[in-house]
Amino acid sequence: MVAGVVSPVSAVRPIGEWQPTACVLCACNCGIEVQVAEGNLARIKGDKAHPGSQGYACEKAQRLAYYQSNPRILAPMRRRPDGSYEEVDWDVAIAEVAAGLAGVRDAHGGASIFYYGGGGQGNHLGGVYARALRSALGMRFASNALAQEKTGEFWIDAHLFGHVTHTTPDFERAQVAVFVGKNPWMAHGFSHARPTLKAVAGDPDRTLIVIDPRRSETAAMADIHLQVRPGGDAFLLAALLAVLVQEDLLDHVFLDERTENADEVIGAVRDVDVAEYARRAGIGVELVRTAARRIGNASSVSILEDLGIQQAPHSTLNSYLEKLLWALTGNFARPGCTNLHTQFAPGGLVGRSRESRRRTPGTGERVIGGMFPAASIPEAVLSDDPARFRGAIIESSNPVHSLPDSPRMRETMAALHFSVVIDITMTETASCASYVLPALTQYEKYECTFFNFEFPRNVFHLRAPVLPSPDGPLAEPEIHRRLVRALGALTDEDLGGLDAAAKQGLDVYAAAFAERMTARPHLTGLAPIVLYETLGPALPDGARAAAALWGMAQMCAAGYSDSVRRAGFEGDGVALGNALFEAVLRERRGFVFSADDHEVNWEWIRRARPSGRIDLAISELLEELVSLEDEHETVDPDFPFVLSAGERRTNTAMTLIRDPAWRKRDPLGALRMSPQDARALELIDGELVTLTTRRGSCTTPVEITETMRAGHVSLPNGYGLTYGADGPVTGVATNELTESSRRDPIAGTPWHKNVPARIVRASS
Ligand SMILES: Nc1nc2c(c(=O)[nH]1)N[C@H]1C(S)=C(S)[C@@H](COP(=O)(O)OP(=O)(O)OC[C@H]3O[C@@H](n4cnc5c(=O)[nH]c(N)nc54)[C@H](O)[C@@H]3O)O[C@H]1N2
Ligand SMILES: Nc1nc2c(c(=O)[nH]1)N[C@H]1C(S)=C(S)[C@@H](COP(=O)(O)OP(=O)(O)OC[C@H]3O[C@@H](n4cnc5c(=O)[nH]c(N)nc54)[C@H](O)[C@@H]3O)O[C@H]1N2
Ligand code: SF4
Ligand SMILES: [Mo]
Repeated sequence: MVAGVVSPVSAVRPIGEWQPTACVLCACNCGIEVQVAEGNLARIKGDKAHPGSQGYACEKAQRLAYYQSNPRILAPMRRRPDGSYEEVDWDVAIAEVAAGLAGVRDAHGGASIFYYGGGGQGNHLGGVYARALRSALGMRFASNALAQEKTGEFWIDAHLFGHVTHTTPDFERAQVAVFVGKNPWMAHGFSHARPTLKAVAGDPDRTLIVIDPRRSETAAMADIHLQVRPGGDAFLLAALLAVLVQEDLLDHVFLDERTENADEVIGAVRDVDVAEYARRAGIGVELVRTAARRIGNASSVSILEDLGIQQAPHSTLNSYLEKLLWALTGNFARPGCTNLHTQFAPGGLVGRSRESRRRTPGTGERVIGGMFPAASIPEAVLSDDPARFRGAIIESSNPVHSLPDSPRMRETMAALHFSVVIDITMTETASCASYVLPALTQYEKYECTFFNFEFPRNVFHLRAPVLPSPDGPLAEPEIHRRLVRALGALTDEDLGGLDAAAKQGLDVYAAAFAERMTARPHLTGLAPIVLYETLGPALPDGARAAAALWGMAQMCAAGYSDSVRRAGFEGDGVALGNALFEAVLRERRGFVFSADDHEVNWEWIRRARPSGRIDLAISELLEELVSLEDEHETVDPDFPFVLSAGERRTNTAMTLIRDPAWRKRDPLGALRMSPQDARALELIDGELVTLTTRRGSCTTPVEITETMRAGHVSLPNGYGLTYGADGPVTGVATNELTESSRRDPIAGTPWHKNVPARIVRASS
């Protein structure tokens, strides 16, 4: 049954205490406090005691009740031959889903089933427990939304630093703050984004530089706005680097002592014709020189890139050139610069950033950071490669809506022999699956994320439920436990005695767990469920789902023992991990799990590279850089506009909120367009246009705005969702318009920000 559409609480009679939790609408996961009423969040405020966000929250957090009131699925659903769904009880669903997955595995091997998702902006525990299910089935391929944005950047980082790694900016201390294809005023991406931007913009000694074809909210505050031609970033970034080299604004001491192969990079940019590249980037050359000099002469520079370059032509090259900006100027491992950081889940979220030897079925594309390119799913399923995918487990993600080419994604889902979706609501993807298993929302269960990206102090936050669970849905750890058991991968005999050990405390348990893993190596891959079943019941306050975090706390303490000790934890080996885990359970508003000074960056690099140096030269990309010279802008006369499909606006939050009523303004998500283009098309503000791409067509109102460059138009992300069983679809689902073939040659990230389009006034 799909629950009736509940309106968020309006006339609120708050009950109970303020309870700590977090906002789940973006990766910042700001700590919030909530009061609940009538089964929903009624009052929400920033939590001053949260060590990361310290009371900060943006306006979106105020609308979280709309997330909680999404139309729910309250029972497992089975697809009928006619495409409709019927409720089945949990025992039937688990048995049939296990049998369906086992059937695909037995016929075609575990590698023919792929896993997609595993967590969204606020929930990563499902993905942890799913690892056990994946192991039980012998699955080898996984992907998620990161593999349509960040994998190119991960690939570069792995090359520069030589191992599992990820960097973080430090805008609070930076003299010069640079944003490349990133609009943090609206999209955040680091904590306290708005006050930090205001502080930089308001200080005459500091400089805000924004590279964006649009005068975004952030660009409007900038000291220097480089209003690049859409897709022209590689030229602009190459020109900036060339100015640094030609005017010798490099940090030679840093390059000599801390890096390798800088000469190759310098050689590749030295002869770039700055005036010509600035022209091709669509920007006046003097402004390019001014920006480069500002970066080259600053005492500290922090830079953050995002979708504007990661989902546009030359995506991975762009990421590389962005990183060379801070590298050539020595803005690394210092306050106000780029730094590495600890991870609570080492090797987890952005682990194994290196590419693996495996290749994506059907396309042969790289697997980076453990993820195959998300945009290749249709080819990997619909190809005639014998190794093609035939089954899928999709959890906490909506790829039919969020991957390029939704029509082809529906075809792909239909071609799978078996698929299961785990979600809170009947999404566009769920309604293509063989089975849908209903999950609790993030306010009804224990949750956390591994978006722990801070330096020098890094924060982890396990959130307890703040609302009671409705009958029917289950938390993901329990769903995965049941499936693993139904597959027969784990027996009571495997676990014998571990639950008794758990009752005697973490020290006794740790020893018993280690012994059991050595005695039965097949349990290693199932460890999250082993922990859930044995340690879980012994944890206080029903925090069973936190059990797998014990293993992560142990790995974190082992990998970053000094950092963890500096954060105030004591003990050696297992004892240090236990101390960390106890804090996970105790600190309901989040806590600092690691504290460092900047020198530690070099120690981390030495772990992978005895030289302790950053390797700057990536020959494949230096070749692409050189070949820019022969690349000239071409415009297809049939599709003269560049559409950015998926801009972040104040009322977008991926597909986390389905009720269109949450948007007080811009209900249809207007197409933004420059006044010049509107004049040429004889359009007035609010008028309807028909926009057509090579893939599809939509009708949408226009918003005429000076913030757009001529020739560039943009649509917001997260619109075009169904609401309720037969509810309306409001706004444009952008991926009805995008193509999966336009994607990065290295990482396969799709170019959502650069979709050729034509626009005409809609016939009335
Ligand atoms: N309000 C809100 N915030 C969010 C989200 C949300 O849905 N809503 N989503 C979250 C998620 S998942 C992510 S990944 C982040 C994304 O955060 P951002 O990447 O900052 O968000 P976008 O608006 O998609 O794109 C950033 C900018 O890229 C610009 N751009 C377009 N084409 C080009 C180009 O060719 N070159 C350059 N240099 N810039 C270009 C756009 O004009 C836009 O201002 O936001 C997070 N925060
Ligand atoms: N054209 C275009 N496409 C884009 C983008 C773009 O800019 N343009 N942006 C891309 C980016 S950066 C991203 S990050 C992706 C995001 O796209 P997806 O990875 O598909 O993520 P969401 O839309 O956030 O979907 C999250 C799903 O989790 C479900 N959910 C919420 N809470 C829970 C829970 O507790 N448990 C479970 N099991 N499910 C839950 C929600 O109902 C929803 O179905 O979209 C990408 N797609
Ligand atoms: S910045 Fe992100 S996590 Fe923080 S309140 Fe806004 S949407 Fe929520
Ligand atoms: Mo994202």
